[in-house]
Amino acid sequence: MRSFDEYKELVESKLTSYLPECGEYASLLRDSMAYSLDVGGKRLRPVLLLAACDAAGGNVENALPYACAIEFIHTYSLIHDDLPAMDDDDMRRGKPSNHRVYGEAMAILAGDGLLNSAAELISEQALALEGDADSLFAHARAAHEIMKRAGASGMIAGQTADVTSEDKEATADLVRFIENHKTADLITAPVRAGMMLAKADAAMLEDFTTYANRLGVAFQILDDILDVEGDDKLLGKTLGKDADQGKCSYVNVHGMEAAKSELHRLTDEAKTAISKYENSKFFAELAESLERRDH
Ligand code: GRG
Repeated sequence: MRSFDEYKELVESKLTSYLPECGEYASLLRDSMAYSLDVGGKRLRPVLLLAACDAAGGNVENALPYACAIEFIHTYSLIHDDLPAMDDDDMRRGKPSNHRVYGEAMAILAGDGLLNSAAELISEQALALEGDADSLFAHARAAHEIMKRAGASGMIAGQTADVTSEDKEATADLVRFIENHKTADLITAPVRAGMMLAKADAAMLEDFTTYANRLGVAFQILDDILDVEGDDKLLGKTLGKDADQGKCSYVNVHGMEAAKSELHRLTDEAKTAISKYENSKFFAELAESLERRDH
């Protein structure tokens, strides 16, 4: 296994090179996509994909296009989330959000372009395969995993529940639906896809799915905590929006103290799920560092 920063460097060394050329009349589209990819970010999701693949004995270099594809999808979701029709945010990753630089039309197109480019990148991998039927199947499973969890029964369903939550009674069930889909699905997808590419066995896949889900829900709960108690300079975005917009968050429904203890409980559950595996240290330390994160 490599370190988090080594996986991250690998991702960043290739990320923008996977963007398609858009042609002379659409170079602004490529600039707009590259702007949001380049402004930084933790690269949590692609690192998880590479680490999961590595932990299950797979080939990290072959998994790299999948890792970059998941970062494309994550970045598109942030660009669209910042639009006035959604969360209406002027800042992202400490810089002006995409539509503040390129305008709303170009931000919509950049999001569309990144999502589609992710699908292109993933399917190109399968086309380039010269392996056996087993490897082709592994790639198809990983591709399906990513597109499904990013899709209308996954992240987009979560986002829908979130943007319509202002008009609904905030319940524990609704909060967990939003956490599971808006956030945890895009953290579970890379872990499962990485494992699938490495042809991990069913028991390992299940244990790491539990790990990733708990990590993802904990990630969202801490996001809600930081929205109240965080530092806007460190976070690089506007805070206090959940309360202002009457959003359904764990903190709003259960209170701050309960949110903190749930964050801790979920982090423990994530670590326990994978503790018996040889490379559990990387994943346990990652869960602990995410529990402590301030941005
Ligand atoms: C537009 C379909 C659609 C979905 C948007 C990701 C998302 C769904 C909305 C963004 C708002 C939000 C609070 C999402 C929860 C997940 C989350 C905390 C995303 C930010 O992820 P980080 O912290 O971001 O990994 P960086 O910038 O580090 O990559």
